[in-house]
Amino acid sequence: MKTRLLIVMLFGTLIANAQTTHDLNWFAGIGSSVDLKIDVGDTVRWTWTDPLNHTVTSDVGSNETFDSGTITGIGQTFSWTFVSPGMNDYFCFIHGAGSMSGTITVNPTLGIDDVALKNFKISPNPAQFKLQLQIPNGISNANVQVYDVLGKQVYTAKIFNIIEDSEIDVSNWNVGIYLVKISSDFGSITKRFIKD
Ligand SMILES: [Cu+2]
Repeated sequence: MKTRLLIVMLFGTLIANAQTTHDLNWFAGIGSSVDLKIDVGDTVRWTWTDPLNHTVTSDVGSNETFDSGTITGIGQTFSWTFVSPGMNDYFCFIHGAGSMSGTITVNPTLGIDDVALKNFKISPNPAQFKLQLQIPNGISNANVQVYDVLGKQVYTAKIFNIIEDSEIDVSNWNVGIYLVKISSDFGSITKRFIKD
């Protein structure tokens, strides 16, 4: 079997955030077309701009399932990072779809090697000490980035030459949800990861 080589170079944690965060205002009467088109891995942040109770709740049939619960107060926010392509209808459970609703359309960013990208796997999940990355053949010059739920990048590595399974030491990371993004010249794919 051909010797496979993986060279990982760490850039530290201060590199600019490659994800996009999209802002929406959220108030009673905003209407039923609070729509956005975004890319996989992007975050949508709803900001309460009136003093009433509201939720941001995915509707039946939405590709991803999310629910802010009841939040009250001008300036309060709810954020959700979308990790798979598809349509996400949502509404305010308190005021109803006629007063407050929309659709977040998540475009696939996968390109000609999307099959390879889709074979990107992480394990175990949840992980306590080491997170294994299974980086598929056919991807070169890939970047691996990990973000916390607030969209802050906590890890990045550039992979020049593929492939062998790699691992990230997560033993000192805070418990919680993270997003692991691998990107190449052809697209990107994001996986959700839970640190135990
Ligand atoms: Cu509402």
